Amino acid sequence: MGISLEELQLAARNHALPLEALRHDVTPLGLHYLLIHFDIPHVDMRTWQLAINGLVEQPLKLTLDELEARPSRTLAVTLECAGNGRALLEPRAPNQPWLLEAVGTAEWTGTPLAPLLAEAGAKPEAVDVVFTGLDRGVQGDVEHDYARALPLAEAMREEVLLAYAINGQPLPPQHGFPLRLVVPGWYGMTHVKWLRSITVAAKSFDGWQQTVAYQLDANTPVSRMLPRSLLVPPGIPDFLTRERRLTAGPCVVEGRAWSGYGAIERVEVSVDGAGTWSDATLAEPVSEYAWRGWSFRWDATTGEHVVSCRATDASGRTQPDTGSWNEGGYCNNAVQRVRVSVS
Ligand SMILES: Nc1nc2c(c(=O)[nH]1)N[C@H]1C(S)=C(S)[C@@H](COP(=O)(O)O)O[C@H]1N2
Ligand SMILES: [Mo]
Repeated sequence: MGISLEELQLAARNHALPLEALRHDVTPLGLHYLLIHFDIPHVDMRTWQLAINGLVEQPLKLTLDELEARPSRTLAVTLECAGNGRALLEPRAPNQPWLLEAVGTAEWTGTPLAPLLAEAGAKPEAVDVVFTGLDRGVQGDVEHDYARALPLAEAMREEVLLAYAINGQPLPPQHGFPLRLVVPGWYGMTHVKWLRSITVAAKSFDGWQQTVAYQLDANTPVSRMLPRSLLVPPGIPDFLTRERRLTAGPCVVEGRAWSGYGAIERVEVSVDGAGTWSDATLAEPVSEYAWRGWSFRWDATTGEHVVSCRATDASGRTQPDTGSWNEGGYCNNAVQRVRVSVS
């Protein structure tokens, strides 16, 4: 199945992580993947405020200065798009055609959300907390502001941040300036950028990005990241095909692994493309909410190889050989396969 010019248009706007950048614990700014559904809003900081409203005792309006004056926390968080792996599924609906690299790890600085919700006084009958961005567009023939919700208990988790900085810099426009939500462990669509309001609601949110998009089936919304590992392709690439050329002899295959369901406990590597797996050596995780490095010593022998890696997390979830199909092309965490020609 080919890629249409419309998909190419999306792919050119929304870039992925070059796999060699997996070598960095924290992804340098500009190499982190991007996903922007509509247009990047142009924000007038003379008038921008964050509104906290809905089912609260005391609605709040906060300027960026006021948010920055609150207690701050910096967390290294791995973010992955729920559509990562989509282009490897067939058939698929036209959408951002990610291969495997829609991931990055950043150090996000912001103020924790829970104390702000407590200050506003979210009422006990609250069900969802709705996060709305400044961006508006049409998807599935429905015009809407980009908005996503979290159940109140998830929104109150201590690691949920309203972030105004990335890797020690103010948020750049493409990552959500002036303020974005960061929800460690959840797929990217949850981390609403260009935040303008947070609304506490008495019933489940039924916005388009919540109930039409990001569903595996009628009863299964996409939420936390399934385990995945990726490797830095060894050797040097062919320009067009990206296939690898490697000199025979000992080399180190390295990569990263992450999961939103618990710590990564095991990474295995296969160099025969035939399902013979050996354990890789794990490094310390970059943080509780970020990927974990791993490495594997390979004595590369002359010939054609397929190099793969497979992660297992503390919940016992592991990566499948082939992804399971769903209409939106979400959560395809099938193992990566890299062709390497050794001579
Ligand atoms: N307001 C808004 N927030 C958004 C999006 C968007 O289009 N608009 N895209 C979401 C999706 S699908 C992903 S994967 C992440 C990507 O974040 P990044 O571009 O900073 O990597 O942002 C999420 N937040
Ligand atoms: Mo995404």
